[in-house]
Amino acid sequence: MIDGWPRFDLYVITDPALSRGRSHMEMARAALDGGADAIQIRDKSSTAYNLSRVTAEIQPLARKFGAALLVNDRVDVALVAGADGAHLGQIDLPAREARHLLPKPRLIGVSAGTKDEAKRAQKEGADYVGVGPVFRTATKPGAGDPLGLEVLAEIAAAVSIPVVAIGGINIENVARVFEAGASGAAVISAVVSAEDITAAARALKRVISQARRAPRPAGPSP
Ligand code: 3NM
Repeated sequence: MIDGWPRFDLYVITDPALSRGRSHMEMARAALDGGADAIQIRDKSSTAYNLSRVTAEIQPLARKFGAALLVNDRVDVALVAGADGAHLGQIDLPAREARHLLPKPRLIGVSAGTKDEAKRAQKEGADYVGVGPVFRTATKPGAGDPLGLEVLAEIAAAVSIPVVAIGGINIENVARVFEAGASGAAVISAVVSAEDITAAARALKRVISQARRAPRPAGPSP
């Protein structure tokens, strides 16, 4: 296994609904070229057949870049396609059961919007939690009101597994989620809706690298 793997610094989610017609492969390749550390294939309308083929095609590319490849919701697809893991929502398979199908070192991520959900995910063996929506986002209409940076910081302090912040993250605000204690930033529109996906990923990655080097403030900002 690659030293320090998995990294979640820049976690790009490929969603064809926001991609200006670009395929999962085109999105993934461009994002990896721009330095994405993890790619999640998210496609609520695709068949299992297509999703497994697309995932299997992208997996060797992700491996070449040393990036983790995850599938949204579908443990079965992740397994069949040889992906590195799956990302599960609160209504998907429980992490503990999913682990039987995806034993370590495969990755299981769980979405959490509260401290309790994050702690439960950790207890059930999740490798990381996706916490959001941190900021307002139009990408997931049912995501609820933004949690804000203070709640993000509280959740990050409550668990020892990596916290990947999600929801409305862009070049302007990405540094603040790392200051709040996140280990990664997951984005859809800021990267896959950009005209130049590689440039958008690269710009985010530059700011993330700076934020990661900066000393962390003692607590949430006033
Ligand atoms: N999950 P964008 S927010 C897929 O809060 C998703 O769990 C969220 O898209 C959550 O980067 C979200 O375009 C959408 O805001 C993220």
